[in-house]
Amino acid sequence: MSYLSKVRESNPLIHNITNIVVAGFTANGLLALGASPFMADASEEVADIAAMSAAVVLNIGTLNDAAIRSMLLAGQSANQHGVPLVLDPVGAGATAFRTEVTHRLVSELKITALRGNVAEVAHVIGESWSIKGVDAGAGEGDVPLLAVRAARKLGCAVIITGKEDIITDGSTTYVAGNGHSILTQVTGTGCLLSAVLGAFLAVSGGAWLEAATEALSFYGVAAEIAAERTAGQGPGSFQIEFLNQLALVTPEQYQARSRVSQLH
Ligand code: ATP
Ligand code: TZP
Ligand code: MG
Ligand code: MG
Repeated sequence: MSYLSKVRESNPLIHNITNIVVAGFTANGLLALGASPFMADASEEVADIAAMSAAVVLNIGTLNDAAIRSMLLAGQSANQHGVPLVLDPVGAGATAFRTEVTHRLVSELKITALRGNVAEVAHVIGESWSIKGVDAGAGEGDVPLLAVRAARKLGCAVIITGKEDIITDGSTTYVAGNGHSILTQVTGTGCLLSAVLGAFLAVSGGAWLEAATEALSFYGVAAEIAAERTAGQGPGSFQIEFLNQLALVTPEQYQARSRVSQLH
């Protein structure tokens, strides 16, 4: 059975500590997918929620001291209970604060999968790449190799997204080519992807790389179909149709359109 079908069948509870920009969009996207979102960041309860969840997703988009404390508590609880843990290091590299917090999170927690743009992932492992706020700047470098270095250094799966997505565990690397450039005109499409990744990891039985690759492929195909259906209408219509497609795309549909190749 596909991981998508498993998500829709088991309706996994996904705990999100995320930013104020994307919380609603992320919850709606997870619901459309067939997962069960729980957005909660109070330090008094995050450990309990992480323990009862099927995956925990930490997103540093609008960071503050209270959120950092809660992310550490939720992450420790996820680690103790064997719950997969996703980190989206939004804007790492844009400020010293964000970069230092990501260093703390990856050193104190056992991350299952790190998902970011190329600049964010570079800065998480102490390398440089141009960055403009929460978006990656143009940079020069071998992106798949950077992903492999990150995966080896952090001991987790690493997903670097952009026009093409790189998915690696440090030894096996896939390139996923689906997607549409209009995704860059809707805020939170990266953040929602990290949460969708959490839902696929939740049902993966530990096959992190395979589930992550399917998540990326599915997400890209949903975006392509949504873009086709709203051609000429702009990002507002696309955003709504994209939520529709997260609910409607079948495993057969995305398997037929999926463009994934193995790099190493
Ligand atoms: P950034 O802030 O740099 O945009 P992000 O966190 O929003 O990063 P993206 O890299 O934009 O994350 O990835 C979100 C989704 O958009 C992924 O599915 C990715 O494949 C897709 N995507 C991003 N850019 C393009 C593009 N130019 N063409 C096709 N798909 C894209
Ligand atoms: N500012 C702080 S977090 C955020 C913005 C605009 C959302 C970023 O979302 P994404 O998915 O990385 O584009
Ligand atoms: Mg984007
Ligand atoms: Mg992002």
